Amino acid sequence: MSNSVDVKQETAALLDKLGVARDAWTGGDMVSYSPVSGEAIGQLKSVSAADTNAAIDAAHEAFQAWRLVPAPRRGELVRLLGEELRAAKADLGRLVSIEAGKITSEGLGEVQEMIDICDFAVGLSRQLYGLTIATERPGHRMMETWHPLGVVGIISAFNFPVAVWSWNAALALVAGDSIVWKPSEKTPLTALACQAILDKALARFGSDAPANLSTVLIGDRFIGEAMVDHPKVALVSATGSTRMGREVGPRLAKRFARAILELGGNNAGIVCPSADLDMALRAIAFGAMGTAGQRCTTLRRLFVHDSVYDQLVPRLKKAYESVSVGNPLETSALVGPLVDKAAFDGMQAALAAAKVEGGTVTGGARVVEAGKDTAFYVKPALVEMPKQAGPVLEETFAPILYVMKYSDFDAVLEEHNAVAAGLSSSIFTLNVQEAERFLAADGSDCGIANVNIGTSGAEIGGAFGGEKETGGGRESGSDAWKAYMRRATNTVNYSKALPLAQGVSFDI
Ligand code: UN1
Repeated sequence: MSNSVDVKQETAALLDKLGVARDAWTGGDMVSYSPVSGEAIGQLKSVSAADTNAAIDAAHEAFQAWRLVPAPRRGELVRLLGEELRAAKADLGRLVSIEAGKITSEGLGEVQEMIDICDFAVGLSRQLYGLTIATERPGHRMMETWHPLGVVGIISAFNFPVAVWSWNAALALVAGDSIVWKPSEKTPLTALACQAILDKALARFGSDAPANLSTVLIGDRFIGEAMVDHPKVALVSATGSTRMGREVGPRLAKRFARAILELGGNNAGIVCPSADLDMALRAIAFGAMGTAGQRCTTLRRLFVHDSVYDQLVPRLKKAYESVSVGNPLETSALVGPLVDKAAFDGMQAALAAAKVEGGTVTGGARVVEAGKDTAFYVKPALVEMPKQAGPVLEETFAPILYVMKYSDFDAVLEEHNAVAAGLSSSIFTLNVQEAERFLAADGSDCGIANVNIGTSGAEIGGAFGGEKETGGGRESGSDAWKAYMRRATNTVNYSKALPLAQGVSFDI
């Protein structure tokens, strides 16, 4: 194709423009591939275990200085980061499309999510409030103070290669922490770009930001292991598979370090008899097919009431058959590539297993883009299942939507909650009793429960995360910042006596 994008050349131009030094991504041992074409786009140098430990020690020194900078001043750094991200939005969004395979609007949307969390964190830098608490003792005052925590280790996944870093980085920086980041091995170039953008903000900020406040460590899992085991890393925020979380969680617990775990999801939607089916159709299509099914919030299970099944599901199947799949750099297709061959193989294995359980599959076949047989594009799959069994109970990181019929609301709530993960969920209904029940204590057991919107695409203002095997961590908005700080309860005696609490007497 004469007018086709030269992915390698464009990557180089973007990295230059974003301020990433050439020697950081050429001539190294770790290869980054673009899922768009399957070709190698960077050779990065991976760090050694000794480099990693030294970087953590340096980050700890940075923390000791940064914690003394007033929080609103720390907010100024994040404000500048937001400004730099605004300026870099088109380039960084495009690089996300190249390295993670996202369609243009989702690549840009991810950078917008970074800008949003920066704005949120700037406001937060003047709102790191503690309570004043009534004491039982006369002449005393009790209060709580939030202090910076330490070095924050960030482990992120390929599917949100830049936004998840920013959720953690923006909060950690205003909280007074330093950060050390191990990006996914599949998306290291976007990580270098984020660091370069932060470096621009740091250069404008001035000398009260210490060196080594933020470090990107390129390499494989041993970096994550070093972070998890290093006594100077106070918190590890890890996004990835439940399998990864099972290793990270206990190791952190062993040394009593904090964890924010953002693991798998197996998110479901329920379509009730009163649902606005046009709206549900659009929400389901974006939730299940958007980002080629590679969000942790992707809609993977759909329960449809039998009274509306025959109105909704044939329309949904049509949407699956007609959805555009293609190169996100050259077309306006809605579905880009899977990240790699392993993702494609995993999808095919899940579809085969679904057939064994009696599933009927629409879509799911590979789409070979002209001249790009090293890339893995696929038609999203809709699978009608007689029951929730086999692969339906697992998260397969690909665009597969399992559709099931239901007739009883209590029973469907039980089925909804009968999976190991507990990230996101939604109900489509105009019936207030069903909607409120879904949100109630005996409703959805997920960290995110929505009414008449899909499972994915959360805004940064709310706390983001989920229960059960999703890991229980919360990032982003609301009071998620508290995980990045330590709380001290302070009792001050301004009286001339020493009354003891609980009426205890101890007179010497
Ligand atoms: C993820 O897939 O790891 O709610 C994060 C969403 C996005 C974040 C997804 N705001 O879909």
